[in-house]
Amino acid sequence: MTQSNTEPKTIDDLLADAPSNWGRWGDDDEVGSLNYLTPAEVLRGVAHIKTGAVFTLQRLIGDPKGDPVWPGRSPATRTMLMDEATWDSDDAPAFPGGLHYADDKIEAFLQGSTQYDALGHVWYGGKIWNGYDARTTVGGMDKASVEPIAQRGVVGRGVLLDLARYRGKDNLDKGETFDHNDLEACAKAQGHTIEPHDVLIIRTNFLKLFFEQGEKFYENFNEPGLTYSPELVQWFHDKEIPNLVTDTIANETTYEPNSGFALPLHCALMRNLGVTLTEICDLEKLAASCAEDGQYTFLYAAAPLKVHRATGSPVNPLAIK
Ligand code: UVW
Repeated sequence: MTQSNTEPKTIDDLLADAPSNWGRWGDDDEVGSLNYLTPAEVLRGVAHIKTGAVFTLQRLIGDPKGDPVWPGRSPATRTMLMDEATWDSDDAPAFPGGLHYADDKIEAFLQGSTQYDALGHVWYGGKIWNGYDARTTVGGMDKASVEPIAQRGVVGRGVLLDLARYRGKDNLDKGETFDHNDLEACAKAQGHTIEPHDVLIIRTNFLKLFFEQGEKFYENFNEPGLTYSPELVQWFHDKEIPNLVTDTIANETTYEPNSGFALPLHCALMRNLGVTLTEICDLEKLAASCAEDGQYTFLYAAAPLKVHRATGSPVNPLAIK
């Protein structure tokens, strides 16, 4: 990629005139656009429960077929600490009544499976969400950690936007992009609209390639997804979208094709607008159901784990139709 003098050299340049919600919900806000999800929005979501069918959207942690993670992170490891073999040993604990039990632990990246990003997870220019100093991340997130999101929970009307199906593909391809116009067109083809305050759940089925290709999947890593434009960011702002949920590792095309910058939407949506990001979901069963009954709207409910000062944490979101 070549750059002329007028082309942005940094994300600061790219987003110099981008909209911001800093201060909108007070100087001490740490949950951003989740403030749009009022009790009325919970009831709007509940109105879309028609059959009571429940779908869990988390990927399996410790999947025998592998756990897809962002390059540089490693999948969780689970270690068995106590099991029936523990009691083969003479110095095994003896509990009154003969109780035995199993115990295990995991060592995991908090962003290493289906997860909520804390609003302070990604930044540029020395400031995180709401203008907090990026030094507040040192040694743990003193501001905009995942904990306030976990304390609050996320409930509202969810809409599945099945981009793969809309484009007539099993899965979107490496680096394939789409924008808000495609989301609107996809919704229209599915028979509904995208309303203000909807939780957007976008299916690409890109991680199918992880399971088919193994390590080759990471060569020239460049996920498909939404890609930055000023119009797209303005659309999220105008629609007051609280939460963007996808089945890719990082929710947007990894490298924005014009600037080559990595993950500028994390910056424009999460850092500046306070849109929460939920990543690495498994949308396959939900998508099959939506294709079968034509109902793409439902109650969405999720709460990441309450982890003090964390940059993100695992979650098993629910879609209830
Ligand atoms: C990065 O922020 C690098 O990735 P993710 O949002 O997928 O955790």
